[in-house]
Parts: sequence; structure tokens; C-alpha cells
Amino acid sequence: MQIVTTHKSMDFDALASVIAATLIYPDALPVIPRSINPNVKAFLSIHKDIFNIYTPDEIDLDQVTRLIVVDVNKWDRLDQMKRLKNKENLEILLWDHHPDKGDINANQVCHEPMGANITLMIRHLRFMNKKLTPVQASLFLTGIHEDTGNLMFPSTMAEDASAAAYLMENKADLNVVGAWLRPAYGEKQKNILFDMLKFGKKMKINGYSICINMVDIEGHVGSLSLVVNMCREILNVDAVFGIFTGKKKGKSIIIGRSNADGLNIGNIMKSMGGGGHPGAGSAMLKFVNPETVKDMIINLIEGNQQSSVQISDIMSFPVVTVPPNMLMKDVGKVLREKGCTGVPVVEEDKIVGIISRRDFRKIKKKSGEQAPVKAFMSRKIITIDSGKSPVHAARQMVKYDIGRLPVVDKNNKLIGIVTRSDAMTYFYDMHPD
Ligand SMILES: [Mn+2]
Repeated sequence: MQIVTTHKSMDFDALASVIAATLIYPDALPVIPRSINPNVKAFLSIHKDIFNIYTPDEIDLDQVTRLIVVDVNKWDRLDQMKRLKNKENLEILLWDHHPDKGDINANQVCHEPMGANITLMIRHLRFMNKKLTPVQASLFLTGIHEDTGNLMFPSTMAEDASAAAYLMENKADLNVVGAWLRPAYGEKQKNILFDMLKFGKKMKINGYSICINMVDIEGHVGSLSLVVNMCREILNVDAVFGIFTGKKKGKSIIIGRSNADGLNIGNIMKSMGGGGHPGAGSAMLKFVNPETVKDMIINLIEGNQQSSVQISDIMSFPVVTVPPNMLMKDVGKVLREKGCTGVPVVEEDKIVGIISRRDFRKIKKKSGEQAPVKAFMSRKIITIDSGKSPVHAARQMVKYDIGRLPVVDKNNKLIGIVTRSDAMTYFYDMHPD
């Protein structure tokens, strides 16, 4: 007997991967865990018959000769499969997209970091030239949209988008995708969301806007990650963290969602014993004070755990500067010769202004070229500290509509300059890091 199975708290990517596996391995029976996310449960209540799925207790594990594991790589995340762990002559096949290494030793492995696991399997289905039904295509597309946050989580790869396009060409229905992914909020979830919006502590850390919430919960509350995600979308901040603590104060579940490249939730959660993707993750801590957890999160973000690149790594130096009394025509010559679009105007080690090519348009008469630069320079000087992040620099540029930021050290001494093009170079990953 051959079976396919996936992780507990089965989500759409997991279910899609199980069904895709039954297309790749037609003799394998789909076995799904007993714990299922609520929206997948709703989907299955309508589609169960189409997929002919089994629960673990309907399977005689002694008969299993081939185990296909999808969207997970750890034994303890499987439901009731422990007995297979040490079974002799069992062939194991693994398909997984989680970046971390697990403990399932498989005979055949397809393990690649990808936004959604189903993307890896679609690659193979395309290769096999397998025809998909509209229901299959729609389910697979739902898996991609859920695991990649509609292709917007930083973990999304180009291949996820290409797989999504392929599914749409194969009659996947976006209305279906939207209908199943739209979370059905219960009263409990709504109350938590409203509390988070009202009482969450918003702060700026390392240039990121963050909201951290400490919420007491009573009993089991499902779909907390959807609540955290919705909270992040409404507040429009870079990241939201929910620290959910049970009434008995025994354990806290920490859930994070990030929309900022460079603010890696997976890394932060890993430091707290959990895990996840750059855009989403969670951890569980026992016997800790929620305040302590909050401080841990702040420290992890402050400690530059996710973005080790600082302004000092991307800035240009030494900086070309001009004195305030230099004539405009000579400043123009400096800009041309050095190939700069602008330079700081410096007097006795102090920045007194900025002059850019654009300022030359202010020269109306020919005589203007004979005037000193201080007559035309901009006196609005926004500097940035060398330890700040490139994200912070980009935001300052947008906020003040300026194209360059002089970089200063702790003593306010000019040590470099970052320009729009330095920031672009960093954001589009052309930086040597
Ligand atoms: Mn997945």
C-alpha cells in the first residue's frame, strides 16, 4: 500500500500537495491529518467526495510499503505516523519547501525553498503533461495564494507566480480562491482583532514600524495567524506580533507577520525556539511573562538579526564637498568632473547646505554663475546615522523628497553619502552581500 500524508493543522498548500501527489503517484491513497485549518475544513465539507480521502485510523499502517510526505519534513508534525518511523523496507518520498532541515530521512527528496510546496509539485505535473481539472487547478492555486500571501510574502519566488499563471491557464477560478481564503471570523477572533487594533503598542524600531500586542486568551482560539495578518493589513505597519497567553499563564503563542523585506519573522521566531518563513512564523514559549517576550522581540529586531546591512556598507566615500563661497560655475565643474548629481556644502567640517544639479535651474541670468554656491544651495539638511538600515535611508528620501543623504558618525562628522542609486542598488540585490 502507498499513502500520501502531510502536516497537522493542514492548510490549503498541504491539501493541494496531497492531492497533487495522488496525480504524480496514482496508486497512493491520500491520508489527511485529523486537525485541519477551519477554512480547509469548510472546503473539504463540500469537496470530500471528489478527492476520496482517508483519515489515519482508516489505514492499516502495517500494509504501508511507500510513504509520501508533502509540505513538511518532521515526524512529529505528522498525525499517527510514528509507527512508520522505524518500519523496515519502507520507502519514503519527500516533497518540502520549508527552508529548515527536518528529521524525515527519505529515499527520494525534492526539497527546495519555495513560496508554496504545491509549486514544486506543479513543476513535476507540467513535466508529466498531466491534465488538471478546474477543481484541482483552483485548489492548487488556493494553496499558492495562501502560502505566499497572494504572492506578496517575501518568501515568494518567481516560480510560484509562474505556477499560478499556469493554473489560471488551466481554468483555476479566482472567485473560488477568494471565497475559500476569505477567513470566516468568529466572535472570538473579531474581539481579539478589535482589541489588537485598539490597544496594540506601535513603535519604530530600526526604521521599521512594528505593532506588538499582548492578548490574554481563554481556551482554544483558532485562526490567530489570520487575525494577526488582518491586523497588519489594517494598521499598514511593517510587522505585527501577537503574544497570546492562556488564562492559566502557562504558555504563550507568539505569531508574527511581516511585509518588509529584511524583517525576517522566521529568524526572529527561530531565536525563540519556533520557526517559519521570512513573512510569517510562530513560536511557543512556556512559563514566560508576556512583557519579557515583548522585550525579546524588540531586542531581536534592534539587534539587526534580520538586516545586517547598514548604511555604512552601502554609502559612498570619501565625499566630494565644496565650500560655501565657491562660485556656481566652479561647482558645476566639480559635479561634471566627479560625475555627481549633488554634493554637500561644508564649512569647517560642518554641513551647511546641499547643492544639486537641479539647483542650477534656479540660475536665471548668466551672472548667476558668478555667484557663490551658498546663494543657491538648499539649506534643508537631513542627515542619517551610519548605523541605520538601508530601508530607513529610503524612507527618509521619500519623506523629505531628497535624492541624497549625508551620512554622519556619532560625533556628527560627515563620513559618507547615500544616494537614491545606492539605495536602489541595495534593494534590487545588486549589493555584494
Ligand atoms: Mn506549505
